[in-house]
Amino acid sequence: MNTQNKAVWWKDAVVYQIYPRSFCDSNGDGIGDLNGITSKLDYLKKLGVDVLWLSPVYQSPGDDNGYDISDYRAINPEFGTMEDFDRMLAEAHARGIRIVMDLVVNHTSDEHAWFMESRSSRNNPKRDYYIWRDADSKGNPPNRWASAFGGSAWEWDETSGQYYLHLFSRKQPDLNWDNPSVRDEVFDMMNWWCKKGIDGFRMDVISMISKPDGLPDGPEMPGGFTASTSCNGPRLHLYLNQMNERVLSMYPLMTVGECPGIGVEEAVLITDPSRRELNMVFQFEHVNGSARNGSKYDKWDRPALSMPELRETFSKWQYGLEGRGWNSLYLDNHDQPRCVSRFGNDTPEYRVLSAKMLATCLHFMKGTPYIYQGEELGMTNAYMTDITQYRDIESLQTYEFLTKQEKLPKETVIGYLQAVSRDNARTPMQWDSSANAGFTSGTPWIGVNPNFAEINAQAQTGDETSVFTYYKELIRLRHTLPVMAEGRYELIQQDNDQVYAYTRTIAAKKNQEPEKEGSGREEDQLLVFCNFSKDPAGLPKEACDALERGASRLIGNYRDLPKGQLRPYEALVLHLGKGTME
Ligand code: TEU
Ligand code: CA
Repeated sequence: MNTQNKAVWWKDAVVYQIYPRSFCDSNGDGIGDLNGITSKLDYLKKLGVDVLWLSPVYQSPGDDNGYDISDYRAINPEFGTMEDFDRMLAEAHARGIRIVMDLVVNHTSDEHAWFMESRSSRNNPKRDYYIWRDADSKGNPPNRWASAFGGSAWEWDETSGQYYLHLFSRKQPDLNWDNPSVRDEVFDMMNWWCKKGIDGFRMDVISMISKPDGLPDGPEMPGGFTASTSCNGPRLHLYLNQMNERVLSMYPLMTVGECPGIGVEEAVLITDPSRRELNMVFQFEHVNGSARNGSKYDKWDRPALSMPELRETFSKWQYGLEGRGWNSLYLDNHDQPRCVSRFGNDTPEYRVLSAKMLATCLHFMKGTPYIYQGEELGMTNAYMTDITQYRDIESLQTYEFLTKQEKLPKETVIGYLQAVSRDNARTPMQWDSSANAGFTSGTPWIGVNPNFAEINAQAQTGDETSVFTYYKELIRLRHTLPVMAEGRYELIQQDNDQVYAYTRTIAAKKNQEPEKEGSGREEDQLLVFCNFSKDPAGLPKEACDALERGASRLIGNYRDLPKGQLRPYEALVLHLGKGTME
């Protein structure tokens, strides 16, 4: 691997996220598994990614598809055995591919041994591993925090006569990170996985682990609840710093904290290397939806950000972390609708063009790019029309709440789910045009997107014009061009409402062979132009100037250079580098 021995090897790496349940089923039970992943390593090697992040594969009752863990040191039998895991790890390493594990330690499953002890009585030694509170004087929960999946964040426990906190489902009780024994247990477990040879952690809702003293209510929400105030709590940095000292600093890991509710300044505190916390974070500002029309139901009735809003958000993060921290770059993951459906155009005419355009826009930014399974094929939303087709706990609980309590028409709520349900990302990976898209020989746990005959890996891997081949080229470029990993981001065309354009620039390296006289420039620069609309757009003057100065076309989603206009969803990257004429 080209990045093997560097301490900050993840700075020019590309990460691929696997949602194991939906990736590849090796034994016909309809559920993707570890042996399925191992069988597709050559596909991933061909794509060229450096790292695989696996959504949770640990033992779990599956209330939230594995984000509710009942044993951190055991593999979910649905996914295979620990031997299968070890083999997958070894096979990945043999191909120069690293493995990053999902670390879900804001909460456990209610079936975890710690919680079963904790709930058994008020004086159990593990009582304080979780967050227990008395009812208020009227018997109500101690505050009005809502669970992210609907309803109160507090569940009454009959046996011990107290409420416990669960920011997600009632089967996901929150751990009490203020208890040093909890931190000891978590750090031990992390060390155990590191000693096994894994290469990093993606840390689930890590911005929520430190609860504010007194657990005060947040902003009002529908249904009589308030948002929680648990993001970026008072001891977040202390705990991350301890984790770094006691675990992370001892191995050459990559770490990324999933951080709902985080802003640029908090992200700097977490990712500034001198502070010794994490390498990077997932922020949410570009995927949360726009508040421009007002919204009552948060993500459900918010439109996707328009291009200018998206550009403003990305640019804020690009400038904000420059020289201070490090960005992670993503459009898709297992919680988000498909980016080509949300930010591009998934009609047959424009799907391929707009998928490549979005990929261009994201991958040329500064940071570590993440590709979510199927994104490299331009997979689209599933648009499931009936609630019985949905599997995700958040979608099902939201449907109940909005149709029953809020009395919204079913069609309206299905419309919300079609746009933003997490199940859009969780339909099976589309491998080929055979039954069930080649994902399983049995019955898939969630329906396959009906468009698999046209959109699948087999059709794309050998096709020079496919979305897959385009991603492959983007990855190759990141590995080859230092400016792509290290260059400074600068927005151009700030008021253009069709074209998102920016440059990336680095000073040409000193101490290299002396430049030939007359050729050569002081700096290496990329100019990126992305037309986010299906209408042609005027070719920005910076593109014309660069071409006049001898810039070359590095990559684009049309075969040739534009003539005067950018075509529908055109993406074009020009390179003004060492060796191009002034
Ligand atoms: O997600 C946390 C999170 O804040 C969201 O993206 C979440 O999915 C929310 O419901 C969106 O509306 C993480 C995991 O990625 C997610 O799959 C888990 O359900 C959640 O934590 C709880 O572990
Ligand atoms: Ca299986």
